[in-house]
Order: sequence, then structure tokens, then C-alpha cells
Amino acid sequence: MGRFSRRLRRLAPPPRVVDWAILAVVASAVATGLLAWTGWLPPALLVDLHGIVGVTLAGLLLFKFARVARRVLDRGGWDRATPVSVLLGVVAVAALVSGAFWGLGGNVPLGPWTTLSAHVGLGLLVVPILLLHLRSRMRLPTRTDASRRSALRLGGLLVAGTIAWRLSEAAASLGGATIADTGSKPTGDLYDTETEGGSFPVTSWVADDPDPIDRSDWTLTVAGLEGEGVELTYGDLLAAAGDERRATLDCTSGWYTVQEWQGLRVGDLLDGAGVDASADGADTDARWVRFVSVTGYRWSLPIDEARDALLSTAIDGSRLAHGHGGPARLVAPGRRGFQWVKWVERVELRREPDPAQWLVTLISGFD
Ligand code: HEM
Ligand SMILES: Nc1nc2c(c(=O)[nH]1)N[C@H]1C(S)=C(S)[C@@H](COP(=O)(O)O)O[C@H]1N2
Ligand SMILES: [Mo]
Repeated sequence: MGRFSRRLRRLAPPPRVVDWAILAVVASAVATGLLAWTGWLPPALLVDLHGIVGVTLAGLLLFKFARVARRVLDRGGWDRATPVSVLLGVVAVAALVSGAFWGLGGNVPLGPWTTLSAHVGLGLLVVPILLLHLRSRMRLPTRTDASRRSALRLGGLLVAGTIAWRLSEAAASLGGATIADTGSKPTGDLYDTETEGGSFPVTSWVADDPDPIDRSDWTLTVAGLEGEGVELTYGDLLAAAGDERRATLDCTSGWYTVQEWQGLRVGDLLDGAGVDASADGADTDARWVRFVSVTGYRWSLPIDEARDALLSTAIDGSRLAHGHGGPARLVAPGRRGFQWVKWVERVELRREPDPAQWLVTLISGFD
């Protein structure tokens, strides 16, 4: 151990270079992770970047821990800021380990939480602890830190990180892991789908849990820009529905499932209600379509994408169960699961996007 850490210390770039590289790498890991996980940007490239910076962070932390080990192990060397540093080390290592474990095919569920959820939580927790750490420990790099030698060592570390990431991906697929670019796995890898009726989990994000909806009471409002529109009954909707999509529901908690969804194409719904003049080539201000749940939960899609989405009333020919959003839910192919609004009661045209929807998905269902 002593020999190993001495060798590490000799290989390491200067302390401030390591620390600032850690800062850059943590910021990239959080950014790529969040962008890929929320589906903000197409995840294919991001997920590779996320893995590469993750592996690189592990290398940088080895340098760092070899440097500070003596001070941390010697209680006499502690000051007021040291406990925060130690906590940061623990949380950062836990974030790395949980990410690698999930990526290599593992999962240890904790209640409703998958190891992916734990990884996201730990990764986000690093941010405030790191800010505290910086408050007491940040030192600006000096001229002499910025040497060619340090740059080469950091570059070497990134290359090593990239190779290690590729190897780990190969190992994961040899081990039979079928992980999507979003980081999700097929439901069958995570749940006993036998006991769940061959089906997929009912998930809410975060607290939405309405009472079952009586289909004979339920109506669907389809509204235009000025609030004009029509109300459909469940029977009206079924009579119009004749469409089908094979689409992947991919939940941010880490699972995905491919299903056949039946229902009504949203473009046909809008045209039937006579609210979307753009369908006749008219120039209108309608740019977005918002889907609102009985709970207030909502999401909006750009109008062209929305027209091609499905308002689904059934899966595989069976009427949509309450938990899955019956009487009707949005099926938005290519979008993350949290955007597939369940228990839809209102579909409306809008001029503007709806930034508050991000917050509403978090707080809907809390009283
Ligand atoms: C995940 C990220 C990080 C972890 C896990 C981490 C962990 C630690 C630990 C365990 C110590 C030793 C205890 C102590 O002296 O307080 C330490 C010290 C220190 N850290 Fe960090 N740190 C991280 C990021 C950073 C960053 C981004 C900077 C600056 C840009 C930084 C600058 C320092 C400095 C200046 C020290 C004092 C010890 C020395 O210079 O040898 N750390 N860190
Ligand atoms: N109204 C409403 N719709 C919702 C949610 C919710 O909490 N409320 N959860 C979303 C999330 S996070 C996912 S992954 C899918 C889950 O659909 P399922 O329960 O049919 O698996 O529904 C989405 N639609
Ligand atoms: Mo989800």
C-alpha cells in the first residue's frame, strides 16, 4: 500500500492541477448525466462522455487520495473543514461505484429505488458537498502548475479513461447486459415480470396517485388557442381510435419496455375537434400541444411531434389499466417516460412552451 501510493504520487500531476481537473470532470459528469437522463439531448453520445469522465474521475481521485491519505489518517492533521472533505470522498466514491455497478449489469433495489436512482441521487449530492469543500480548500492554480508535463499527464489519463470505458462496455455486453443509451434496462432484467402478469411496473413521478377514474363520468377536453373546443366522452374517443404504435416506455428510474399501444393519433384528435388550423395550411400561432392530467401533471410537445403522438386507450388490445393512465394516456415515442402523461383529461394548443411543467412533474400529487 505504501509503495503503491508512493508510486501514484510520483505519477501525479501537481496538486492544484489534479484538483482543478477533478472540478472540470465532476462538472462534466453532472452535466452529461443530467442531460442524458432527462432526455434533454439525445443520449447516445452523452452517455459515452459520461462514462469516460466517470472513469477519469476515478483515476484523478486515486491521485488525490494518495496525496491526502497521510493527513486524513492522522487525526492530529484534522481541521474544521476535514469532515466535509471526508464525506465528499465517501459520497463521490459511492456515486462512482453505484454508476459502475449499474453499468456492468448489477442492481440492488432499495424499495422503489434502483441502483440507477441511487447513482443519480449520490451524483447530485456531490455538488453541494463539493461547493462546501471549495469554500475552505480552493486555491487558484499558479503559473508553474500549467506545464506541458501536466497537460500530457492529464491527456494520458483521459485516453486511459476512454480505453477503460470501452473495455467496461465490452465486458458488460459479454456479461449479457442490455443497457439502452438512456442507461435503462429491460424490465425483465430488473423485475420478476412473471409475478407482475408479464407486464411492466406502474410508476409515478413523484407523488401522483389519483383515485381510479369512472369512464362514464370522464370527458376529454380538446381546446384551441382561444380556449374554444370540444368535449369528448370515452365512447367518442374509442369510436375515433383506430391507430397503433409500437413504442418504448423508458422510465428515468432505469427500466424500459416495448409495447403495442392502441389509441387515437393526436393529429386526428385535433382535426376532429377542428381546433388546429395549421392542418389546412393556414398560418397560425399554435406551436405546442399541452397534455394535462386530472392531477394537474402535464407535458407539452412541439406541434408536429404532438400530432404524430398517440393518445392511448389500450395496450396489446387490453384496455388501459388505472395504474397505467386509463382511460387515456400520452404515448410519445422517443420521449422519456415522465413525459408520457397519464390520466389525460385535457389536450390544448399553445403559442408558447411551458417551462413550469418541469416543476409540476415534481410536486404534482403533494397536497
Ligand atoms: C469529488 C471531488 C473531491 C473529493 C472527493 C475531494 C476530497 C478531498 C479530501 C478527502 C481531502 C483531504 C482532507 C482535507 O484536507 O480536507 C481534500 C483536500 C483538499 N482538496 Fe479536495 N476533493 C475533491 C475536489 C476538490 C476540488 C475540485 C478542489 C479544488 C479545485 C479541491 C481542493 C483541495 C485542497 C486544496 C485540499 C487540501 C489538501 C491538499 O492540498 O493536499 N478538492 N480533498
Ligand atoms: N399524471 C401522471 N403521469 C405520469 C406520471 C405521473 O406521476 N403522473 N409518471 C410518469 C412516469 S415517471 C413514467 S415512467 C410513466 C410510467 O408509466 P406506467 O405507470 O404506465 O409504467 O408515466 C408517466 N406519466
Ligand atoms: Mo419514470
